[in-house]
Amino acid sequence: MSASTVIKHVEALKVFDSRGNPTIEVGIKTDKGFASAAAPSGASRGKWEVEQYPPGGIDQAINLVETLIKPRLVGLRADEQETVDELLHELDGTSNFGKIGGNTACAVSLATALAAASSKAIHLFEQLSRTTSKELPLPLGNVLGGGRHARTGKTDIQEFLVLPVGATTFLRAAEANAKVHSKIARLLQAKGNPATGKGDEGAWIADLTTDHAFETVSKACEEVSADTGVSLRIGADIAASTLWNEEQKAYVYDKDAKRLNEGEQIDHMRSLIDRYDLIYLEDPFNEESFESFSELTRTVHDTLICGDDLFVTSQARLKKGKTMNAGNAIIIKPNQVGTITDASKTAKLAAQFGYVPVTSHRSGDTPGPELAHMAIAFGSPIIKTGVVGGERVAKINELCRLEYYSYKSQPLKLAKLPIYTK
Ligand code: 2PG
Ligand code: MG
Repeated sequence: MSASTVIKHVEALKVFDSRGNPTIEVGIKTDKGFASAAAPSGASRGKWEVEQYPPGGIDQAINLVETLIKPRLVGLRADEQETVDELLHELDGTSNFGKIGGNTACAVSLATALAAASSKAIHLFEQLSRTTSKELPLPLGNVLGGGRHARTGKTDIQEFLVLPVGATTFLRAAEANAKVHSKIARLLQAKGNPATGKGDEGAWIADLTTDHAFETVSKACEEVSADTGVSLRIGADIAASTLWNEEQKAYVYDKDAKRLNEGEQIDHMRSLIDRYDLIYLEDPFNEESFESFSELTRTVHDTLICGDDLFVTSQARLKKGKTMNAGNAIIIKPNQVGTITDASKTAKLAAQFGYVPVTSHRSGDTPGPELAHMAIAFGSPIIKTGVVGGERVAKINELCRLEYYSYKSQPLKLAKLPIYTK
């Protein structure tokens, strides 16, 4: 059985992500299976994420797979993920994948896991999971947005999110999010301020102040909740590093026409949590502000304060955060650290620390469903992804499929959220 997962061949090529930007794809062949995986890419990337590509870009990355990685990978077993991922670190030799690129590592790492699953004819989540209890994550959907994910006439805040906390099945959860997305377009139209398009993750772009945006999302949630019986709560990704102006030492809100210093930003975040009953708040402060994360976390009760650019899926940064109780949730994005093993270890450490691991897409994503499997395998009670658009729906539909087919064998049930008391 195990011999069938021995890696026989490795190829790398250039393909495109959902933004139309080139990305690296890696194909891996074993005796019994074949799989390929491409790397996603962010627009609001954290300063401490690993390098995406080597200095020579994707072409050099492809060349390095051929000349450096392939000769050492062939002959290893695809189901020995940690060995493969350790090899990637060894061949790179830097602390931030500066030589081979994190996206190169990510594509090789994921293709390896997929090739192992293909060889054994099992699901990716089964290949990646170490535990026997597996649950489906709730979808945290991006319905309205701006920041770096949109061009002009947009909100200052990057993402307005919804979480269907009252859903009893994944299908109903995904349906509720999709209804909120379409309701928002109708509400904006009715108010004479229609959406002008969709951002990188399929969320509506509209020329709205922060309050106007939250009010619209709240109304949409209330109406959808009344229609479907599924209660929804609101979240946001402030992506505050993109608002932070280092010279002015202020968060600059163009549309809202205001500038807030660190203390004022803390008050502003508290007030948004109170006014809109936020269940989830990501990156409310810039990526170096561990203290502010800590202060906000100390004073909120049933809100997830999530670090994305703050933690960049890094165990070291999470450990630092834990010593200060900065945040109570962490975004898990495999290409922020480069390998599946690193991402999985960070998710596991988060659970040990009592932080909620939220497995997340990137704004420039790939059309595959793999993130759905990673969310299950990493034990994430929440998957953060878009609501519409092929590359987003691919993840949602995979979870619908896993829920549907699991009824026939071992049931996969929706995860219970750790905090939601309301
Ligand atoms: C984020 C992500 C995904 P990006 O900030 O959380 O929503 O965006 O991939 O651009 O970093
Ligand atoms: Mg984010």
